[in-house]
Amino acid sequence: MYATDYPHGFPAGFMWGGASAATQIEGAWNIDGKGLSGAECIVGGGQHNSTHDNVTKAALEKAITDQSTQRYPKRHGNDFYHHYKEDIKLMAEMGFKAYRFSISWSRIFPHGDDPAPNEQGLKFYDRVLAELHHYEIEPVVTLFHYDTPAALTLKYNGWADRRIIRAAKRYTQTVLKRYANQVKYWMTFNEINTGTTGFHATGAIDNDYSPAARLQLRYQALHHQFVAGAIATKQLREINPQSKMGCMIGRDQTYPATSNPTDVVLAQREDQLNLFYPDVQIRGEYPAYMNRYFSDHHIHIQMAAGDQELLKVYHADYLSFSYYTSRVSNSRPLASDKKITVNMARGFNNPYLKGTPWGWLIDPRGLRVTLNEFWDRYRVPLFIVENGLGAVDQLTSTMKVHDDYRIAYLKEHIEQIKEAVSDGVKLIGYLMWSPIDIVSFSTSEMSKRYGLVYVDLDDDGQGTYKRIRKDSFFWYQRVIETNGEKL
Ligand code: BGP
Repeated sequence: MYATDYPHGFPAGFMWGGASAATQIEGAWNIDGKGLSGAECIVGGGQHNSTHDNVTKAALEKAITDQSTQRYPKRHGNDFYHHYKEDIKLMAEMGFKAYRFSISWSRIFPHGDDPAPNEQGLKFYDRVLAELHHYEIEPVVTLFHYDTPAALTLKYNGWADRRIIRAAKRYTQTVLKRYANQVKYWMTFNEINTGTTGFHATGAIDNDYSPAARLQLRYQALHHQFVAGAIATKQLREINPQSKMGCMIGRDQTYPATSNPTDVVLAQREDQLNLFYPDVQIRGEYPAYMNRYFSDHHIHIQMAAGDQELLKVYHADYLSFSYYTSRVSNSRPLASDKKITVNMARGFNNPYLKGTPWGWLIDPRGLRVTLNEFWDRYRVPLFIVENGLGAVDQLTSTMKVHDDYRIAYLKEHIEQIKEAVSDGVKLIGYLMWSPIDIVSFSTSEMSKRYGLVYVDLDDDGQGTYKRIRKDSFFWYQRVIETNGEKL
């Protein structure tokens, strides 16, 4: 290869596919020995923007005893538990090379730390993996996707208490031992960088804490997750050194509102609060800029002997991330500068971009910027494991869904990914969110749909669960067939 050569288009073996998460698809919350996770009890999983969180212990206890599936749509998901064969067949029909799903901790250990794993839960994932292998679809497995067992929230206050690491270690040892020879790509915590924004990621209740105490608790909980992630990586290396362990963040490309250096510094500081996570999980140590942040906010991370060594040695093999939107940092907002505070979307409005009905700014070029920045900073393979459009779809009388808006969104993002690959970025694959309609995490509703396949189900859990191919299904099929040439 000459120095002037650069790659064109997607490499051979590029992993096209889609992604999902247990609490949003599986359902079957009360059968085959499953226990509940916090996400299945609290609407929206307790996901907030501010440092305030309104999840209470009483609300969680009530939700655990409340048997109403209608109030908690996440308890029935899209019933993947009973439809997995049909759904994986649909993925195969689209030509999927890979499928990301998460294992539900409370399906394997109903209370998080039971004396023995629930064999029926393990058998479910045996069946899912067999089906994927049958169609030669590479499984990509998330160990923790916003679903701390509810029982561990009540026992330890979730990840706030270091003792949860021991329970997590048994869970990861059990599933890695069972599946590591069948699964090459693993990842530890879904969007670990959202851990300071609410209950959903750490399973810790802190509604009656002061803002400062809350921040202390959440960063401590995140430290416990870093350690548990490094332990899982160690376990995987021992069980199957050929497999890869990734870390995963939710990425909002961050822009300064203006070229005013004050805005630029602010954008950099705010961005560091997200880069902190891959800095620890890939570079293997807490970055220096966080010392200053911790000191400014009176945060003291308690580390046990050996923690730093674990983080150093057992760092992630690849960096995976979700990308839906970008954000703007503004040091001197005017009254006319609109602040965005809709579930996960944050920051200020960007006049150059349009938003979804949920206020998430649509920014395909930001994805190219992210890919280049990540590749430059970490020099490990990158993996896009979530990207997609939540929209209200209309099913026609002839059972069609003409979702040209979703096709446009995905197309524009894939075009920019192609540019980044031509820029020289090493990208393993692209997994859109989500192949089959799924319950939205932030709204707990079905009507915010992401799928290429429509599921006949409404926000109250009413419907036939019938699967219907949308126009985007056929579009994505051609994208995969042509390895991204025909968009
Ligand atoms: C990510 C989560 C997913 C998912 C997606 C879309 O942050 O990892 O679980 O649901 O966002 O968000 P929502 O479902 O809230 O629209």
